[in-house]
Amino acid sequence: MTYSIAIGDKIYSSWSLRGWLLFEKFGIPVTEETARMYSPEFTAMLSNYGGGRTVPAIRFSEDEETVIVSDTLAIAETLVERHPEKNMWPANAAARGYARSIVAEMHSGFMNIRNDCTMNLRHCYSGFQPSPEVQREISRLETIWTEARTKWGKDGPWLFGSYSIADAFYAPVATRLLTYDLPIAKLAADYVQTTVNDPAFKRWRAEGLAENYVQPGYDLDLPTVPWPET
Ligand SMILES: N[C@@H](CCC(=O)N[C@@H](CS)C(=O)NCC(=O)O)C(=O)O
Repeated sequence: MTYSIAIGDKIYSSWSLRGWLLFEKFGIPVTEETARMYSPEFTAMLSNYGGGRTVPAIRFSEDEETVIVSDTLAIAETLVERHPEKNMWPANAAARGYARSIVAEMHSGFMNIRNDCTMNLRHCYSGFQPSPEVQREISRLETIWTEARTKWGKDGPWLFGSYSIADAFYAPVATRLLTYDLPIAKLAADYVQTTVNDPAFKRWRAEGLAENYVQPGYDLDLPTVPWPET
């Protein structure tokens, strides 16, 4: 069972990070293909993944057919179906229901944070002023994370204790709380630290920095402070 995954720039592509973490954190081997987003090479790469417009997308063979799955949520469900032994959702039914709900909410929501605070793993900004809409979404994040951590997260550092699909989906937004210096309560701040100190995430970011590329239009004209090394 050999998977390939198409991803974009590691510094900027939040959905690529989610898709990649699904393989990396659950120990599912995958071959990465990457291209600079918005370049002709990016379009050429995706032509081998069904011709969609976005990353991540995956490809594998089954019954002598090529299977292509694009969209992170579809990729997650495909991996759950094919690797039941990996327990990618929480085991407890109530936790699992909540995990599915918040993954769907991340997939279709948090538009203000996503638009105003694009993922950028190169900088930590100082002086970013979140809009009232962004502040409302931060408050929603705190509610979600607090509920998951206090009800089901006692046995480990992740939202439901052990790592689940929900942690992969919330990883990029956790980085934004750090990089835009957004005001958050202790539980959320601890979860952000868990996310950015995870070895898989650190590897992703190091590989992104090594790409040494600045996507035009992604940087804000704000002072920056060093990434907190731990
Ligand atoms: N709903 C999609 C969103 C994927 C997405 O928007 N990916 C961005 C990169 S983070 C992309 O490929 N952008 C390239 C473009 O829009 O041309 C998913 O869940 O995978």
